[in-house]
Amino acid sequence: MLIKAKKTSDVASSEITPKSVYLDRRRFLATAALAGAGAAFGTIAPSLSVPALAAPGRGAKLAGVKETKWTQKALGEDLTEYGSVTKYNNFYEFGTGKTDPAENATKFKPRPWSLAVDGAVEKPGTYDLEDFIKPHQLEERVYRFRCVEAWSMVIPWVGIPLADVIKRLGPTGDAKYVAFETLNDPERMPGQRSRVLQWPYKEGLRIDEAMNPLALLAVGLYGEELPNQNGAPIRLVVPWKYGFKSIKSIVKITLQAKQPPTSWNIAGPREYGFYSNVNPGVSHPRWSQAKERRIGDFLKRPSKMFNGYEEEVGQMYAGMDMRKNY
Ligand SMILES: Nc1nc2c(c(=O)[nH]1)N[C@H]1C(S)=C(S)[C@@H](COP(=O)(O)O)O[C@H]1N2
Ligand SMILES: [Mo]
Repeated sequence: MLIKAKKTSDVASSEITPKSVYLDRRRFLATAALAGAGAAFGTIAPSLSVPALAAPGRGAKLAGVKETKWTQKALGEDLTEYGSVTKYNNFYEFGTGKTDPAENATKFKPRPWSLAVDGAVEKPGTYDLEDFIKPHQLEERVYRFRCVEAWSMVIPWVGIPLADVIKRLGPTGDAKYVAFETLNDPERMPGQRSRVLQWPYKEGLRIDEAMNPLALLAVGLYGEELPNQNGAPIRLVVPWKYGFKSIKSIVKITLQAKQPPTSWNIAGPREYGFYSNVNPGVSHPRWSQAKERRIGDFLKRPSKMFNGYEEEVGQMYAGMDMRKNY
């Protein structure tokens, strides 16, 4: 991955939502939920579209979002400003610069959207996004997010647990891995006209990783629908792995017996492995992973094994050589 020296200070301060505004919004959502807001908005939770309440340039507010134990308070770290989360991105389908996705994805229409599910499942098929989401309750989860380029954020995601989705699809005995693919459409994703990566963007998880309670299919952030540049309408979030595992704008999910090929591993096999667990003890061939810059901070901070999620995920890698399986 290219390291660019662009700073968050490039983000116009007018674009950054003060935390007080966000907190007010959260309070509003909480109150609205108590008052039976689902009915008031004319929708049944979970809903992916409550357009009347969307501020200009922002995603629609999501209704019926359940609080979880993964709160900002429990994490004990500040949220990264909305303006940074949505203007400092990696999404090569819209360009390789950090501000390219926000600039080039404005016209992208993430609707209608269908998700193909195939391979080792009892319920293969092509699902309309709304039908795919509907059986599940939307949850808010505040996670750390660590890019392999050694910057990080804290993001309040809204999504559905990947484990619940897989259970619903009914994995068969051959389901040892889960493969994901992003939309491949250079007309809509102009960055795909360049050969910087092999398209479509591909990622994968071992089945136990996919079933881990932390793995999330996100449809929103900051209580609103995902902005295009963050992977609308649905993307993976795997907080104990480097950011590139968290594939955006997913159109296909395949359960299979073999370990799937992944885009960054194809592009640089020595630099990007299949596992890509955050590991401060194993350097990238071109830079250290010992520290990271939390976007918004001046000084770097030490990185944590599994991005601080060792208690939740460490057992899955017991006995594995994490240097070999990078
Ligand atoms: N399809 C696709 N998914 C992707 C990427 C990409 O270029 N294309 N970039 C990855 C990388 S390197 C990171 S760090 C995260 C960035 O997510 P964010 O922009 O929401 O912070 O998305 C990941 N998912
Ligand atoms: Mo990344």
